[in-house]
Amino acid sequence: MKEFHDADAASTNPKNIGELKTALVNRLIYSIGKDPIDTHERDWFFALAHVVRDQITLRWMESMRQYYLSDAKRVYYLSMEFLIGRTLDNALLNTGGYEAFRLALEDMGMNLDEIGGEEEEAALGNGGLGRLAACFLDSLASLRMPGFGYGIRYDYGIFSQRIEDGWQVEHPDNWLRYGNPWEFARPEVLYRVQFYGRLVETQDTDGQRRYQWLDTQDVMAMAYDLPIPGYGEGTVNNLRLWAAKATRDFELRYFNEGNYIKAVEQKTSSENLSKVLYPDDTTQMGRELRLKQEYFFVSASLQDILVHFGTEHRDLAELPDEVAIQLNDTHPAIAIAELMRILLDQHGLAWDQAFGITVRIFAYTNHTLLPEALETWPVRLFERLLPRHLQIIYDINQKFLDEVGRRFPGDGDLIRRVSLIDEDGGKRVRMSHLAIVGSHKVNGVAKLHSELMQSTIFRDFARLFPDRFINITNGVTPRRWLHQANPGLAGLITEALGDSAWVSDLERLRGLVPLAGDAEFRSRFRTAKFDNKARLAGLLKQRLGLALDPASLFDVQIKRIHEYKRQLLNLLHVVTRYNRIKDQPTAAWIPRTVILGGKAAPGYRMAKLVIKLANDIARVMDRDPALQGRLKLVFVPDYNVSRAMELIPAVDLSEQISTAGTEASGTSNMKMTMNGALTIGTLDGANIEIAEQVGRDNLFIFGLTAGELAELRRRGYQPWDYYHANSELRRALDMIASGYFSPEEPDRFKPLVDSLLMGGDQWAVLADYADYVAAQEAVDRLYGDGEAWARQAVLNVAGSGWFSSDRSIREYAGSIWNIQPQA
Ligand code: 26W
Repeated sequence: MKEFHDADAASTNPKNIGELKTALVNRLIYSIGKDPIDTHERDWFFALAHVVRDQITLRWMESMRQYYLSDAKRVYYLSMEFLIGRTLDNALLNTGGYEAFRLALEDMGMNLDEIGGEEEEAALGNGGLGRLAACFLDSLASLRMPGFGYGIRYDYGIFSQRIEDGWQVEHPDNWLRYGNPWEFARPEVLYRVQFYGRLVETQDTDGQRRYQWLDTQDVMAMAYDLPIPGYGEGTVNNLRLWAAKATRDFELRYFNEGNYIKAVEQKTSSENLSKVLYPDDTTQMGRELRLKQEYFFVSASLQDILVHFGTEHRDLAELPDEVAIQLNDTHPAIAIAELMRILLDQHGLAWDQAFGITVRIFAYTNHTLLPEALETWPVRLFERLLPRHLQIIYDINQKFLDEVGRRFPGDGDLIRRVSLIDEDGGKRVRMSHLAIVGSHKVNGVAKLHSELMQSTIFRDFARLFPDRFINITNGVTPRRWLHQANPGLAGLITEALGDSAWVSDLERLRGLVPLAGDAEFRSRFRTAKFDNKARLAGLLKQRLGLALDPASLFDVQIKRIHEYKRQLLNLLHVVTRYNRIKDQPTAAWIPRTVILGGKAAPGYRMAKLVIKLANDIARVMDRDPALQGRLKLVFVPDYNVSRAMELIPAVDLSEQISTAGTEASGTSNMKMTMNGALTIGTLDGANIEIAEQVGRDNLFIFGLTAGELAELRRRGYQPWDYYHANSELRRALDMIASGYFSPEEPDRFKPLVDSLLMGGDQWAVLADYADYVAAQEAVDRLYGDGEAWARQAVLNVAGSGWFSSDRSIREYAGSIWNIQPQA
């Protein structure tokens, strides 16, 4: 199917192929230092990556030069996470070199897919938030927009997950072990970042109070640049990641004392700053090192941004006309206080002018409503680590609260609620409040999420700043998630629409609507899906020794394991189905393969128990002859970007079953829709917009709405009522609680069942169970009619254009950043 990739005819002529072969051998010898007669496949991967990087590099320099000459306004996307995945195939497809390189390698007796398999993932993110940042970089470059990413070059990305005896075990992700062929180290781009220390107050000549931050412990931030190639004639943008380096201060001090070992020890300890990505999403961790990471990359990025702006010879009042900064959640929100510090303490601006500039530059994206994920930091920690920033935050707060007091006199409770400082039980800085007060726009990531954000967690702020709050629904890049991951379907779409313009203009997929009614097209569409399922089955056979039937319905839930995402609801359905099959073994069951994948935060006991439960259920079912050919459960270990690219094209049924009102948007829901899956989902996050776009009849919506759930909770939700009222639910829960799937440790899963029955079932799993099971029955009925299913699957692809991250980025560019595509 690879022939459907838009091979650039000129680049696949024999002369060019010959040149590529020469380039590969030269790189192998001169850059990798290997003799062609004695190589590992990895050596060829590195040689290849270098040749591809060479091709990108010139275009990258042209783009940078052009941005410089046009002096266009830029956006800087600040994010603690960029979950990029592998780069090779993406770079080859975006630049049109895929086919030529494939042929060159083939001529040399090698296979591009195998060579590409040697690449380590850049897994510098936890999940949705980090992957969104990566999709946004692809769109910025493909749309020729001057957009730059800033983040941290972690030595260790998200842990790799192994399953041992059914349990998750975390292993370090040493992704830089063999080096990263895509990056350019910039040892000369080095900034000093200060921590701790003390403040000294001085008077300016004009009587203004000024502050000096002295006796700090400093760390250097060194830049590494990653080129981000846009699609086709798109530009090549830059992602700059910071690595921590020791200053030479320790060296001098301890060397003078003759203490060499101590000097080296100090060096390692400051370089630990960028050692590892924190693997927790949605639980906030008040760890000092995390706050240091946040400030570290923010400080370096702002210094770099201002160097580029040319602070020395330009009027800072112009900064907001040249620079927009997007805060990816509150993790970089300290940037607001940092810019204020620079403007006040280093450039001597007056408060009001500095704050006016700051607010015009920053915008903040919120990615979660879960209270336990909203970042707050102990004032005591802040005071020790960043004393001047705490002071500035207090000053921002005071001016803000004065204004609130003027507008709403006498409302002390409002003041307490919106304060940047939480005064209850140990003072803490509320980073979301800082982000809102210091930004001109705050956006949620799907319509429902943005509404709930304004009516719940940020209600008071929405009243104070009604024009500040907007929605920008997330999107995903169709380059990686359809064109690259699913060449079979991509080729079919290109053929059906007449060209591949859809890759950079995804709304064109609407042109497939009439083809949903075309039997010939549907048949080819079904073949493409079947081939993807067979390919996945082959991979899982090879890797895990599993036998999957590609003719069965592939029912897939892949995402971080979290109670609110309700993997447990999925498992309750699996157990129910198991019981039904056991009760009626001769009935005509639609064969199903239920696939689960995702990582649990290392300290999240319940999530880890869910993984073990899935594996224990799978083991019992695998041993039962009555289930064979009817129902199989599989937990795929180490879900990551590459796994996602294998799985998503093979999905029939996309599980998006979070408790309504909890999943901010979801993005795997969009990827699966784009790849022709039907969704079974709640009216949550972007599922609602998927239903609008593809038509409510073309997916399986079930469960309580956010409003109904709020009402149910007001009345007093009683999980036991559901337990008593539904015998199938009772049976499934009793089996899990009593050790049916864990006879060697009967109580193993009691904590899970207790969280539902004794713990109040915070995520309303039981309330949605019956409706979910009914929706699953509707799934079976439709799947039984392959043509009817295919028709709806085509309509899902046709309706997925809205979920391109190009659309999201255009909205950000227009309504927040005020930046334009470059010629
Ligand atoms: C402080 C620790 C921490 C780290 C990460 C807390 C919270 C996070 C993220 C906000 C969690 C996250 O990834 N949120 C997801 O963002 C996606 C992109 O907008 C959405 O599609 C998901 O619904 C949302 O869960």
